[in-house]
Amino acid sequence: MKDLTPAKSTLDAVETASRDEISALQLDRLKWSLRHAYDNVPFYKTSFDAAGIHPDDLRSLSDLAKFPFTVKTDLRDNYPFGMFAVPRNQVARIHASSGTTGQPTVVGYTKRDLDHWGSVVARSLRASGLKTGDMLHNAYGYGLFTGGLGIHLGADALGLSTVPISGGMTPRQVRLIEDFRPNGITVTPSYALSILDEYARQGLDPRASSLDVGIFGAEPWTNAMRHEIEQAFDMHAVDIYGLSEVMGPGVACECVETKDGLHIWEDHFYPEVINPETGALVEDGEQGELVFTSLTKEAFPIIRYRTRDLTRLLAGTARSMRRMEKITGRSDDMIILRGVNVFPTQIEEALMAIPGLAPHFQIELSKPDRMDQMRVFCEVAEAGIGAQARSDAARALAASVKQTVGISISVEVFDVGGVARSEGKAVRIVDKRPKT
Ligand code: DLL
Repeated sequence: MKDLTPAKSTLDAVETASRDEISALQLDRLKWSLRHAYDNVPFYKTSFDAAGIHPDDLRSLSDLAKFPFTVKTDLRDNYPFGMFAVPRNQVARIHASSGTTGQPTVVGYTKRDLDHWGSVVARSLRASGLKTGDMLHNAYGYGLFTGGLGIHLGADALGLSTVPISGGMTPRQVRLIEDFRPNGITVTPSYALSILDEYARQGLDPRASSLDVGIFGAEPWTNAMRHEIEQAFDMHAVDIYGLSEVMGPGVACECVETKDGLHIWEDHFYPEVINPETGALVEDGEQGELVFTSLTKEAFPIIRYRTRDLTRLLAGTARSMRRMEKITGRSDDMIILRGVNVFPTQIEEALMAIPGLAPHFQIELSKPDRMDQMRVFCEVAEAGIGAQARSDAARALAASVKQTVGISISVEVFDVGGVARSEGKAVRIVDKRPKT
C-alpha cells in the first residue's frame, strides 16, 4: 500500500493547534451556539427554561453538562422545520433521515453551514490520504441521505475529480472504477463487499485496481473487516463518522497514517460521553454514549444531542483534536440475549476469523419457547465448499461466539450469494420476536 500521509503544510492550522487554543475557540463558539439556539428555536428556550439554565450560565466548557439533552423524539416532535433557527428562505439545503419508524428527521443548512460541512469533509478526505487533483468514486447514496451529497461537498472543496455514481447498479460500479481509475472510493463497508463480489463475478483482480484508499462509514465495522478489505483491494481503509442531526459525514475521521480512531473535528462539534443509564458524564477515556453539541451551525443548531452511538474519547495523536474509538454499535442495536449484551460487531469480529466463510452476515432473532434465540446466517467464501467443511465452519463460529461473547447461537452457512446484499447501510438484524 502507498504511503498517503498528507504533507503537514496542507493541514488546516486548527488541526495542529494546541489544546488551549482549541478549548478557547470552543468556548467562544459554544457561547454563541447556545445563545443562537435559545433565541431562535422555541424548543431550546422551553427546554433550557424548564431546566432552570440560561446560555449566560456557561462560563467554562464543563458548564455544558448543566444543559438538557436533546433526543431524536424532540426532532420528530418538531417535524418538519420546528428546530430551524433561521427563516426558511435562508435554508440552502434540506436533508432527512429515512425514518423507518415514525416521522423522518429533517435537518437544514444555510449557505455558510454548507461551506463548513464542505471544509470538514475536505479535511476528512485529506486525512484519509486524498489530495487536490485526485479522483474520487463516491458510491454513498445521493438524495435526502447526507452521505452522497455531503462527501461531494468536501470533494469539491478539496479539489477532487468526483464521480457521483451513488449506490446501486453494482456491475457499473466496477466498470467505472476500472475505466476511470479513481484514487479513492467512498462507500459503506458492506456495499464495498458487494463491489468486491462483483469483481470476482467479472473475473477481475481487485488488487490490481487503481484504488489507493477507501473511506468507509455510515455503519459500524470492525478492524477485522478493515483488514479483509485492505487485503482484498490492496488499499488503505479508513473510518469516517457522522450523523445527519449533527451534520452528516465528516464529524470525525481517521488519519491514514495512524488508523487509530477517528479525530473529531472539534472546532465545529463538541463531544461528550455519558453513561446512557444515568446521563452523567463518564470519566475520561471510559466507554459510554456519545453526545454532540454543534459550535457553528446556523440553520440547525443542536445542543447535547444523544447519538446512541457507543464509544470512548481518547487524546489526539496525528492531530491535536481528540479521537473517538471505532464505534462498537448503537445502543438501539444492542441485543440482550438471555441477559448478555451483544453487538453485531462482535459477531462480525468472530466471523472474520473463520476460514472458509465470506464476510457477509445477518442475524435473526426469534423467540421459540419463550427463550430468545439468535441465528447467524452467513455463507461460504467460494463455491464448491462441501457439506463437511460448512458444518465445521458453522461449529467453529458458534464455538468462538460462545467463548468470546458468552452466548449460544446457531449458525447457517449458505451458498455464495445466500445472504442479502446491501447497496448502502447493511441490515444486520432481523427481529422476528413477537412485539411485547
Ligand atoms: O450515516 C452519515 C454518514 C454518511 C457517515 C457517510 C459516514 C459516511 P445517518 O444516516 O444520520 O448519517 O446515520 C448516522 O450511522 O449515529 C451511527 O450510528 C452510524 N454511523 C455513521 N458513521 C459510522 C461509523 C450518516 N463510521 C448513524 N461507524 C450514526 C459506525 C456509524 N457507525
